[in-house]
Amino acid sequence: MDRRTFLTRGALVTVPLVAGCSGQEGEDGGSPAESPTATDRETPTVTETQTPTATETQTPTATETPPQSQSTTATGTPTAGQQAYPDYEWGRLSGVEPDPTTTIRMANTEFHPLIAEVPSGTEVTVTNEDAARHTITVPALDVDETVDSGGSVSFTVQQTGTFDYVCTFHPPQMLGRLVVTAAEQTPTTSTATETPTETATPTPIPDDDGGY
Ligand SMILES: [Cu+2]
Repeated sequence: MDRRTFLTRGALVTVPLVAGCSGQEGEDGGSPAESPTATDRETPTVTETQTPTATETQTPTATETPPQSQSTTATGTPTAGQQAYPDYEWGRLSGVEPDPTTTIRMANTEFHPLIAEVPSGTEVTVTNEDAARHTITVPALDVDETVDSGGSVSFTVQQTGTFDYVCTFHPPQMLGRLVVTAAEQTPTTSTATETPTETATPTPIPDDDGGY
């Protein structure tokens, strides 16, 4: 306002100076509105979504079946012979090693060996070397034979197991055990089934550049 008043006044008074003043006027009027509207707003909408779905499932199905252990002499539970003749001295059998033989002798009012071991299907012969008569009585095998002095009896056992027997004439000491093992060893093949199912599925989602 102050400047405009001065110019008006100058134009009126000094005409020749108008030209010179015009530049000044033009400069005044042409005020360039310098508004640097810098819309350089940098808004990088970078949405980086990385979802690596790596599902590594390892399932090794290793099923190893160990070979079945041979059923050993069960001393905990009484055998059929012990149950049928509980008054006999069954403790005489403990700690005695089985003797692999098919011949059982009756001598001095005892069975020899105390424990005989034979494969199944094998004929077992019992001989009496005493002057007195004896019996070979095996409750589990339905064997009950009287053996005269110098005589013998034979029988074949097909089933496996531990069979305790007595001489019914001479309790409580005349007893014995027959262990019948499997005729042929059938080794139980170990079934080792190893199935490693490895499922590796890595699914990485690529970068989503949402900028302009
Ligand atoms: Cu006897």
